[in-house]
Amino acid sequence: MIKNSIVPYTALLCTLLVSSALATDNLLGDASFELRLPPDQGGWIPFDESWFSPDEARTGRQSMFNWGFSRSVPYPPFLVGTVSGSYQEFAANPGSRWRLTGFGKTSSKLKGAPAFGIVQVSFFDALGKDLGALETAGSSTAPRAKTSNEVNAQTPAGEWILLDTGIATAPPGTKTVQAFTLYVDYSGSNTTQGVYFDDLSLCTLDDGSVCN
Ligand SMILES: [Ca+2]
Repeated sequence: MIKNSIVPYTALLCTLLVSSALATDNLLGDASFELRLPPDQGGWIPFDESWFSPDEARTGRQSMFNWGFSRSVPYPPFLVGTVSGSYQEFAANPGSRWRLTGFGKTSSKLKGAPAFGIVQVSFFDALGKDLGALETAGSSTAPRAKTSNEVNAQTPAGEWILLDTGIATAPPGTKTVQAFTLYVDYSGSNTTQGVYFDDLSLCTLDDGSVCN
């Protein structure tokens, strides 16, 4: 009786170990922002107010800082905002499933709303059109991407917060997936502020793993 139960258990254990090994595969280059690789060597592509920063680090000595300055103006739309960030792009097939995680932190509490940092996956077709994700398709109000929880004005300063998109499924026509760090600020708070990101991980779930 005991002997019979050992074989299935061993097989299960082997399956779990294999799944675990696959699940930890991180597709991102320079996931901890230490190497400052150029994009053609698999590095990050920063845009707007974004740069590698030695001011904060969850691991190593650097992180990615996305920041901005949202101010009030005396004419419509009465405030000027910021979307800054960094991303990497990978080939992706329709129906493939992806999960992006990472950590976000503010050195001082964010002011106003909307002002938040997230990680995000977006899918694009061969022409570069943003396709959104199956989870959000069919809704005119849903974002055309899968976003994580936020670092925002309610988030305590000085703590690294786990950011997690959950599972995003590539819609029909997908050719590429982009993994983002993003800081969005339309608060009109007249404050220079932003979010640090470190230790990101992008993985696929094609093997049925939980991808964490
Ligand atoms: Ca780092």
